[in-house]
Amino acid sequence: MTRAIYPGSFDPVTMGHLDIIKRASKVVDELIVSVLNNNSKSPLFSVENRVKMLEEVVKDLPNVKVMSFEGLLVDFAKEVNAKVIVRGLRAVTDFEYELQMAQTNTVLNNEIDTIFFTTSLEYAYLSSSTVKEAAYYGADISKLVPETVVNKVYDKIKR
Ligand code: COD
Repeated sequence: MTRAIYPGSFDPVTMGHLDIIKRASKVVDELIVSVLNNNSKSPLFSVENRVKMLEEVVKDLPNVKVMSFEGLLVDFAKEVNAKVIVRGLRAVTDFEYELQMAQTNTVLNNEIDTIFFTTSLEYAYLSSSTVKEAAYYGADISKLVPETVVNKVYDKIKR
């Protein structure tokens, strides 16, 4: 059985993330969306809220579950017995960071491999940061994040 983890900040989950989750869930037996609990990054949403938002959007995908983790990704992978890390690649700018992270993770634990999904063209421009900035200036973000997430972003930003 292939158990994979899809780690990230997901602050908040976007349509780009969801697209990778759906596509990855078709090629692995079990996918654990893994939300980094890292206070030093001062995220907009708490880790509990990010996990809840993700749980809502993956509720119809039976082989996908959501967990949070702290510390090193490779340690979490070991803890949940996952040998594969899933990541998304949008543009050349992602490549350098992703390559460095994948290689570091393999050096830290040589049983772990990273597989990359290229972004779908319609979401190539999309990131959690652009969503937050667009919402901050009052733009319509309904095409950028899942329906259940839209108002949560506006509410959080208003505060
Ligand atoms: N289309 C396709 N893919 C996308 C899109 C999109 N529109 N948007 C985002 N993605 C991909 C990203 O490229 C990434 O692969 C993934 O989705 C998650 O993205 P983010 O931005 O939510 O998450 P990141 O990149 O901030 O996550 C970083 C980690 C939390 C994975 C990383 O910091 C980590 O592993 N931290 C723990 C400490 C550790 O082990 N560090 C590494 C070794 S030192």
